[in-house]
Order: sequence, then C-alpha cells, then structure tokens
Amino acid sequence: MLISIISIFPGLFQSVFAESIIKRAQEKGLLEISIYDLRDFSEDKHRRVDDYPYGGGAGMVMKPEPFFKAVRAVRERSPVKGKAILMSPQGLRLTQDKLKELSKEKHLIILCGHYEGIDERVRAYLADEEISIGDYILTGGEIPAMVLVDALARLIPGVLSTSSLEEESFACGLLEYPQYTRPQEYEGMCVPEILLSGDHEKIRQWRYEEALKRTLKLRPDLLRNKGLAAEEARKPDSD
Ligand code: 9D3
Repeated sequence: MLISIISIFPGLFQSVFAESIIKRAQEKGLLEISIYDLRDFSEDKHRRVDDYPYGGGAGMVMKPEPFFKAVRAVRERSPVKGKAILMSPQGLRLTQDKLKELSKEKHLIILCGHYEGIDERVRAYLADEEISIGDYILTGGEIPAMVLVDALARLIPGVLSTSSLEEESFACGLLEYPQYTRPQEYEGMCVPEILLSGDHEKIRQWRYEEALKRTLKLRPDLLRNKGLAAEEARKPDSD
C-alpha cells in the first residue's frame, strides 16, 4: 500500500514512522509512506497556504489551490489513482470496519488541515472521504493522520504475525482478557491458578468469559453492536 500525506508540518511524521511496526512494514516493502509539504504547492512567493475568509470573521482559511496542486502532483507520480482522504473534525468517525475497508486500497492520499478551517471546495471537489478520529478538538490533522496510518499498517497482510491476528478474531470485538507474566506472585498479588493448570481448553474458556464480563461491565455498547446479534435474536422478547 502507498500512503501519501500532505501537510504543512511534514517533520512531525518522521519519528513516528521510523520506529516499530510501521518501520518494519516499510522495510518489508508492504507499505510505502511519502510525506509532502503543502507549502511546496503554494502559488505565492511567501509560500502562504492560508488567507482571510470571504464574508469576514476571525481567523484564516486554508486556500484550495495548494491542496488541489499537491493531490494532482501526487497522482501524476503514482500508477494508481489515490483515494483522497481529508482529516477533519467534521468527518465520519474512524472505526475498525472503515479501516478494514481502507486497507484494501492501493493508494491513499491523506490531507491534513489546520487553522480555523479549509476552503469548502477541498471538501466538496477534492476529498473522496472525510474522516475524524473522535469528538474532541485537536490543533490539526497530523496526529489523526498518524492514527490512521498506524491502524492501517497493522491490517496490511504480512505486517503482523498470524498468531496476533488469530488472537484478534478469537476476541471478535470484545475487550482483552486479563494477561499475566512472571513472577507468579508479586507483593502478595497472585496470578490466577487456572493459568498455571496447563489445561488449555479450560484456559481458553476462562479467557473468553473474562473478556465477556469485562466488556459487559466497561463497554456494553460493543456487545449490542457486534457479536451478540444472534444472542439478541434468540430472546423471545428482545426490545
Ligand atoms: C472553527 C470550528 N472548528 C471545527 C470544530 C474548526 C477546526 C478545529 C480544529 C478545524 C480544524 C481543527 C483541527 N483538527 C483536525 O484537523 C482534525 C481532527 C480533530 O480535531 N479531532 C478529531 N479528528 C480530527 S481529524 C482532523
């Protein structure tokens, strides 16, 4: 997968993409990330990418031309037409389902905004999708872009080991079961006996029940939206 990122702070991405799983995905040739400086596509000599809002009001608005020129340049350089994704607080909330869908794309072009906002024509005529990472206000789209890339990278086939993917399908939308490592007792706090029993079927069952209990307590919304559809249907008088 090719991911092109367009931002006025290209330097922000260097350390995040140079470590750990994203680094390995790139080294294995499974993921290629290119960062572009939006200012390189500015049309004026001061490399300005924002201007005063039509109709007046406080603050600045990001100009359309640098975004259009940048996306055009990125697409000319790529054999496949990239899907342009605008990171924006107004976008649809990013979910694991959306990530699965996006992970099938060959080329994504991520646009990061800033300031008070972006000229509406970028949203209307350039972006194929608009994505938010949640209902809180950040200073820009760079951290959301990193979130998107990080979450996508681990879905690319070959990036994660098959065992971690198996674990995930076992969990099927539940929170994680409790995990322990040595020592068996630490300052009076003990590892549950069952994990020391060697009975793998019992352990598997225990983990599933713990994950279910924890999800019911902390995130009952996950049970309603996901795996328990069948369970709900089974009840004679649901809702
Ligand atoms: C003036 C109204 N603001 C919208 C609520 C404007 C605005 C605030 C913050 C415009 C951009 C930003 C910067 N944030 C992002 O670009 C952003 C974001 C976010 O703030 N929260 C969650 N997801 C995202 S994706 C991009």
